[in-house]
Amino acid sequence: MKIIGEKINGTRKKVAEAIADRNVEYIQNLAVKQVEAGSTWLDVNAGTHPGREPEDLIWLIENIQAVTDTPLCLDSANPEALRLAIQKVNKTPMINSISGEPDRLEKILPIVAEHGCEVIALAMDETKIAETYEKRVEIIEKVIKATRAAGVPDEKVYVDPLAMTVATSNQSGVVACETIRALKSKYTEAHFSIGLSNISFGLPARKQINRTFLILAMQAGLDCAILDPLDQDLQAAILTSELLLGLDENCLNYLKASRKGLFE
Ligand code: THG
Repeated sequence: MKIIGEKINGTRKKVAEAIADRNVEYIQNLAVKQVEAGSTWLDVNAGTHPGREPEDLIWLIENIQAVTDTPLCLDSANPEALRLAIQKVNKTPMINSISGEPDRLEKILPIVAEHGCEVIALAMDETKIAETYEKRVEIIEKVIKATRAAGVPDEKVYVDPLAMTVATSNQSGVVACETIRALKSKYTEAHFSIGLSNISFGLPARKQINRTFLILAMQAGLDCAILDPLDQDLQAAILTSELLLGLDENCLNYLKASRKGLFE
């Protein structure tokens, strides 16, 4: 399971404040902690101020890179911000994200192809988010046609089936898992990723929902997620799921984590 650390996200109140106040220490601490907790990428989202986004994103990138060389996952729908930000990264970043929206395919996919990035592909298009897995599968088929045509190999594509909150649609967990299952057998080289914490928006005891959903999605074939790597119970659930799904050879990772006291 690959982890994309979720915490440097300007839609979170404290991060928005840190960006506005140019609080370098707060951001660097989030970066270092998430790397120490095993993140393969750090998601970097500068929030929702369109005018300020490029500048804020670059400020984040430069300060994060001063304390870690873990690659970044640039989380923006703004092609201009991505184009400027990519000039500043030390390592090839993951791009979050493209989708079936023609505008994103036209403007963001070329950046991905040019720089050889990994890319998250959202199972949505310009119409409202599909409620059936069949429709989400159709959208991803179209997106993968486009990534292939652009020369992006399937192993660099991280399909995001969309984990919408179950608070407003009780089928959304099931739809996400069915989308993964259907696409996994067809695109064997592609990866599958979700924004885990979305699933629990608006409900109490969110960590419990996030943790249980991750286990279900891993059974469906999820191999990556944007999540809170500092949540130890979640890390324990990942290791235990990998053990039980036959993904942990000789139980090595499980035993190592046990010796470190993760399950106490
Ligand atoms: N797919 C893709 N990218 C994404 C999302 C996605 N980027 C943004 C978002 N969704 C994923 N990131 C977050 C980050 C934080 C939270 C939710 C989604 C969040 N955090 C709570 C907080 O800050 O207090 C804590 C959550 C918890 O209790 O676990 O809500 O879907 N490609």
